[in-house]
Amino acid sequence: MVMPLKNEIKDFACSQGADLVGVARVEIYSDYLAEVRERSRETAAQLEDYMVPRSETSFFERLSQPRETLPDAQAIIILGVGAYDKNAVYTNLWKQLCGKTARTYSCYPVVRQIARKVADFIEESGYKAVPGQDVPLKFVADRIGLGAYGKNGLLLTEQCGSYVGFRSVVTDMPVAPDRFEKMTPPCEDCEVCLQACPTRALYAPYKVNPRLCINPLTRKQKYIQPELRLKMQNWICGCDICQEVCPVNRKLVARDADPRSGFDSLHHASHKYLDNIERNPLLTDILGEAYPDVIRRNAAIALANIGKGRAEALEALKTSLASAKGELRQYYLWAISTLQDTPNAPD
Ligand code: B12
Ligand code: SF4
Ligand code: SF4
Repeated sequence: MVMPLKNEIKDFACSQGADLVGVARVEIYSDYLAEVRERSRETAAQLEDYMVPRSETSFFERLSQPRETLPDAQAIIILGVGAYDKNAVYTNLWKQLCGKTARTYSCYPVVRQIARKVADFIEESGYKAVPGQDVPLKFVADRIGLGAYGKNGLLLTEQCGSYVGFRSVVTDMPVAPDRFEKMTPPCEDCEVCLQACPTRALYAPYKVNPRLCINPLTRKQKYIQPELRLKMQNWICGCDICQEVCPVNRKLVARDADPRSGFDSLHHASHKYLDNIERNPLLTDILGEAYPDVIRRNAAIALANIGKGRAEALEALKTSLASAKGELRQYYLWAISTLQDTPNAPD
């Protein structure tokens, strides 16, 4: 076996479009697992609240032990792609009755592909390599200094702020770990993200309650309480509020539309719900049957939140009501009554 040098792997990853690359040693992350358990105790969150598939009953245990993914694993390569491009600079979305989608979704297909290619590159030399997100990505990246935790619970990086999608490649190739000089934790006395989180999902510095976070709320079928709906603003898939307010991200310069394969800055390519939907669509356009129920529900909630006094918002909801069946209909009725300021329709 001829082992490629660490720098060859890194150069290859960058040539494929990675903005961040770091190598960590494989360990058992018991501190991390203890933190997950404490978080779940404090918030009463179940696995499904973290958006973990029902079949994955040992999800966090698996993440904490990379050798469950690859028994002889020696190293973890962390790859990151920045997600702040010109189409991610939002202006006048409320005025135009547009919905908002999380910035990072645009880069997930890109970083996923890069991880696949890096794994293939390693396997060409006879070692095993498993691409995916089967490790606690932020925790591992923080350990090697690729970034530092912010109080918003996300990893902040010098190069891309927090707008970065990560992926890992777990390999049995013995690649030496990195130890980067960590950026100075920027938070100190700042708690802007905690104050800005509309649902109080950031219930303490560094801690997110997944039962209240708008990101999973917008992505699951699960019933959303009316009082939470009123706090979701115009987010129809994901939520970036705790990142938008962060001074670290305010310094970012938006990059040009990115030519790398799979990257489509106007759409969130290959996202489960957003495929073929424009990044920040007109809410009145996505209430119809052509769109997934989850997106239609979120569009109705968003219209209720930003469409007050706008005849076209109420009109669009009324027009599409006939095509909304079952639970979805209840959300439309609720949105209509909210805009009309009448008592809520029954839930
Ligand atoms: C479960 C999960 C969620 C859950 C829980 C979120 C959370 N913060 O834990 C939900 C569904 C709510 C979620 C939401 C989002 N997620 Co998410 N999520 C994950 C996933 C699958 C695991 C994260 C995890 O392990 N959570 C468990 C907690 C316990 O771990 P932790 O947050 O690392 O906890 C550490 C800190 O709290 C720290 N800590 C505790 N106290 C203190 C004190 C100090 C001083 C310090 C320094 C640290 C510290 O120690 C803990 C670990 O020991 C990862 C993918 C992966 N495989 O890693 C993506 C991931 C973390 N998500 C990501 C993203 C982008 C998001 C969203 C922004 C999506 C969106 N735009 O809507 C939101 C942001 C919400 C937020 N503010 O965190 C990115 C993060 C990129 C980044 N820059 O960090 C990841 C890495 C996915 C990816 N492939 O890139 N997510
Ligand atoms: S908003 Fe302030 S407290 Fe929150 S992550 Fe950014 S710097 Fe830290
Ligand atoms: S993503 Fe939105 S709801 Fe979730 S913690 Fe951040 S601000 Fe709060």
